[in-house]
This record gives sequence, C-alpha cells and structure tokens, in this order.
Amino acid sequence: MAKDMFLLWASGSPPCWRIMIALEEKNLQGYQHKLLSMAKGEHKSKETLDINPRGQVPAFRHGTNVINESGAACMYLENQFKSQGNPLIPSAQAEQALVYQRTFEAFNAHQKMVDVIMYTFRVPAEEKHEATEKRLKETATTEFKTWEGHLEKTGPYIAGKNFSMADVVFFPTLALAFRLGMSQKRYPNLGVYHGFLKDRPSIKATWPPHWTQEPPMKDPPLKDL
Ligand SMILES: N[C@@H](CCC(=O)N[C@@H](CS)C(=O)NCC(=O)O)C(=O)O
Repeated sequence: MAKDMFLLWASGSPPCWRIMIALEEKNLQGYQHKLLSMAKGEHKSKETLDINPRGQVPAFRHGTNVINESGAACMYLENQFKSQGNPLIPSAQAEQALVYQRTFEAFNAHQKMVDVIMYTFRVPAEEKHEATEKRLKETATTEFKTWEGHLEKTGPYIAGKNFSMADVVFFPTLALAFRLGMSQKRYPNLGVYHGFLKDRPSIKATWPPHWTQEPPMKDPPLKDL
C-alpha cells in the first residue's frame, strides 16, 4: 500500500516531518521518498515542480492523488487508513474538538516562528529595524507561552491524554524552535513534552538526519524567545 506513495522532503522541515510522522503512526513504512537539499535549490527542480508547482517541500503523492499541504496530507492519511496503526483523531466529541483545535492552532505557532527565522536570515541588515525584530520575537514568545499554558491544562500530550494529530503537527515546529535556540528553561512544560516525545518510535525514526550529524548553530535565531 505504501509503495505507491512518494514523498520529496528536506531534513529539518517541519511540514515534511509531519507527514513522515503520520506515515509511521499509520504503519505506512516502505513508502518511496527522496531527500532533497534545499541549500542546492533541489526543491525548485522539475521533479519537485511537477508535484508541487510552488516549488516547496513536502511534495507528496499517493497514486495519482497529490497532497502537498502537510496538514491536508496528514488528515488524508488518517482518514484513508483509519483502522491501521494508531488513531490520530478521536471520535468522542470533546476530545475530537480539542484535537482539531490544537491541530489547526499549531499552524499559528509555526508561522510565528518562521516569521522570526525569515526576518533574521532573509532581510538584509540595512533593511532591518530593531522595533520590527522585537515585535516579531515578542509575538512568537507570546505564542509559545500559550502552548506552555496548554500543557498545564491538558497534558501530557498537546491535546490531552493521548498522542494525536495535534502532536503530529505541533511537535516538529517545537523541535525546530528548540534546535534554533528557544530556551527550554523559559518553557519547562514544553521542555518536558519535547523530552518524552522525542523517544516515541515514529519521531525517532524520522528525526532530521542532519541534526544528528551537525551541531546546532552558534548564534541561533530564536535565542531570545
Ligand atoms: N504550506 C506548506 C508549507 C511548506 C513550506 O513552507 N515548505 C518550505 C520548507 S519548510 C519550503 O519548501 N520552502 C521553500 C520555498 O518556499 O521556496 C505545508 O505546510 O506543507
């Protein structure tokens, strides 16, 4: 079944990682995949553009169905393989409501983190403004503080007692935030959450390969968060 799935991905990309975790959770190992180098611009190659015209990863195909949006691909995998592997969306009303809420809410955290990273690396020094940088960092900090608070109310997983789609979507963003310097001391609940989830088989199996080979950056962009 997984043999007719194909994923183009990049190491450390949270959207790619989400799909890879979902595939593991649904016991869909054995899918075809190719690791691309974004540094070499391989995500702009014809091979990628043929699947994802935006020239972005993930680029994911199941048979003739193309599902490039990471959230859409994860939902698709859960729905197509409902009874296979681990259920990621509970059917009980209150639990389902919380899982959907946290799953889609996680895209906010991701975007606010990306805003800081992009501003740091993509905006030329002469165009940077201290006030803008401060505002972006404060916005991202407030967002992660919100998630820190979520765990106080509904842990140990990000949407309650069980691992769910919300973890599939949120964890890669959090792991990248910590990798890029966000302080675990300032977010103790998120630190504990990250600590136990990183050993989950689906997450271990898909851990970004370059993170195990290369040390974190010396002056990381999220060190003020
Ligand atoms: N909406 C997409 C976002 C994908 C995305 O932002 N991918 C990044 C890598 S993390 C990318 O390919 N960036 C290169 C570019 O936009 O040119 C999803 O969640 O699947």
